[in-house]
Amino acid sequence: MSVLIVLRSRVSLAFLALGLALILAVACNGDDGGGGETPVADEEPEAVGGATAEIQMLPGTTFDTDELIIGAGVDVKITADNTNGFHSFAVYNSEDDAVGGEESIAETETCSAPCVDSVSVNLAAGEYFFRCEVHPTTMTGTLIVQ
Ligand SMILES: [Cu+2]
Repeated sequence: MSVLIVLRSRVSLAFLALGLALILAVACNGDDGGGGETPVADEEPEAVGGATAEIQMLPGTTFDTDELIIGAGVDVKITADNTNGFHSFAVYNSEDDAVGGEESIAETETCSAPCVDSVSVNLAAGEYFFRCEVHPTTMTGTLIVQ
């Protein structure tokens, strides 16, 4: 009789210990999960400084300027505001690159007015070339980065 009682109490102690171990394991996992969700990870750096520029496509198949000036070495958001016609805005390292079929540095979608799109660039000082891909010989200009 007494042997059975001892055995039973040992078995229930073992279950108790197992239960405690499980609870601890779950609690620890919960802590780890919580620790991984730091609010810092959610904060995406927006364009610091918030430099912006704008160019417009006007009636007459023309940009509102053939010289656009932006800052060097900073993120600049260039907004292309198409007020008339079917146009895009594309930036190239040079006119030679554009004419030679090199890839643009950045370009908007081609869209039918009224539509607004933008590109973000971060360029070293210098002179770059921009154009509308629909009118690549008539709608062109110089992007001056300084
Ligand atoms: Cu155009």
